[in-house]
Amino acid sequence: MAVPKARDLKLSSHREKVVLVGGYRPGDLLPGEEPLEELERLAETAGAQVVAKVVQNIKEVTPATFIGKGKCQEIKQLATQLGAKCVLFDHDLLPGQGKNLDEATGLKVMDRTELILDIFASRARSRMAMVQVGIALLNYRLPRLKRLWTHLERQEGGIGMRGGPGEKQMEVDRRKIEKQIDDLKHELKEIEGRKERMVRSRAKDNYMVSLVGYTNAGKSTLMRSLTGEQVLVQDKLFATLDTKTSMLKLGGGNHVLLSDTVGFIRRLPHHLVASFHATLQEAMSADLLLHVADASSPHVRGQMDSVNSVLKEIGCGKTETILVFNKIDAIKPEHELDFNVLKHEHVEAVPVSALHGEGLDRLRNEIRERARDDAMPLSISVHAGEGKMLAFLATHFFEDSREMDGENVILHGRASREVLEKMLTSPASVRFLKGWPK
Ligand SMILES: Nc1nc2c(ncn2[C@@H]2O[C@H](COP(=O)(O)OP(=O)(O)OP(=O)(O)O)[C@@H](O)[C@H]2O)c(=O)[nH]1
Ligand SMILES: [Mg+2]
Repeated sequence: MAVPKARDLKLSSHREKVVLVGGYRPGDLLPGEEPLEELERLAETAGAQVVAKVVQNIKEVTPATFIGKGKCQEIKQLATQLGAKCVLFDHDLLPGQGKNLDEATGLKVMDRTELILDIFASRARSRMAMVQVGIALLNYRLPRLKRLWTHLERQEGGIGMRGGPGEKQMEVDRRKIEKQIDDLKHELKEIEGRKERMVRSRAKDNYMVSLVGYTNAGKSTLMRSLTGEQVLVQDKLFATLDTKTSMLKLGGGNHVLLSDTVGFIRRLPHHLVASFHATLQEAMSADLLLHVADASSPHVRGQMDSVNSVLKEIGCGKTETILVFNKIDAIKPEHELDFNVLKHEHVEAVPVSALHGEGLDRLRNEIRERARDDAMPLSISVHAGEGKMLAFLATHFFEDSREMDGENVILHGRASREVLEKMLTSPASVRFLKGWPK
């Protein structure tokens, strides 16, 4: 089944010139948020070249064109002067608004959701990511077919397009897209089923830890520093689209599984949250979340709030979490006071520099403590002659104390699911004195 490809995207890959536009009502921006700052990062990530930014404070949205008619003309002139053919809006436009803006400016108009979808589509590598993005893209396009046709008409000189874009042709296209969405959803269901079974079988034996956080917070860098796994790290938004899981050794032989996931963003398009359930599966079934926040960003509070609300939305609002303040090496002197206040408000958070390795020992200890708390309290007796089993337990059992009872070693402590499984299936005889596993 074909999925929409990067070449179907609106932005051309070679540094297309764009004008950014934001029309903000009071309260639209977060305290301290620079207008268009994040949109600019998104535009750069998509490979565009920002040649101008237009910001308008509005009392309310103009229903037909979002911003006022006069502003549309101003944008049109500015873009023509600077040689830009595309305008990026920092808002989600209604299908009709997009069409009207196309007409009013004579330019290619994209909204925030479309831009994010563009980025996701060009970065998707695995079949799962491609299918997920494909569904989101088609769902976005469906109510905008009319506008799409106008685009094509203009590109082709307005005549001779498969007999003209009459309502009938549009209806045929609509059915085609609906069928495509159905097929892709069917395929995604199969992929999701496989993925769920895989995650579930891993979760049975292992304590699962998942990295979550705002895009570019340093999740993949932390994954690299903690596990040595060579995951992709980039100073771009949405560098990671696929999840990757690896073993995290915690010292003393204990380990957990750590997963890197897709980054979140403020006002994450709803189509994407809905489509990305398979990718978020790791986070959804994790025993512990590491919420990585970029402490060097002046917008760290707003970013943390956004992440928390997405977590709630996907049903992880109550999962046990360690808050990690990353990039402490990059905090500017003028933000130090703010950061100290933030640390004071979250005394349980772990400050780290994933890049330079600072604070990672404390983080490992915290994870170990949580994994230990999750493990089952047990007292066991093993014959002193069971050398192999005792060696295994020496590194895998969370041991509090031990004593000898004749020829037996008595261990008091906690056993993870993996260790329990090993003890129950091993031919070596282990007697359970306290905390009999169910
Ligand atoms: N100064 C500094 N930079 C860091 C640190 N951790 C990560 N970075 C940088 O931040 C940028 C983003 O890092 P990634 O690890 O790709 O971030 P991510 O959270 O995985 O991002 P997405 O996958 O896009 O959501 C890269 O340029 C990293 O080098 C840190 O502790 N200090
Ligand atoms: Mg990443």
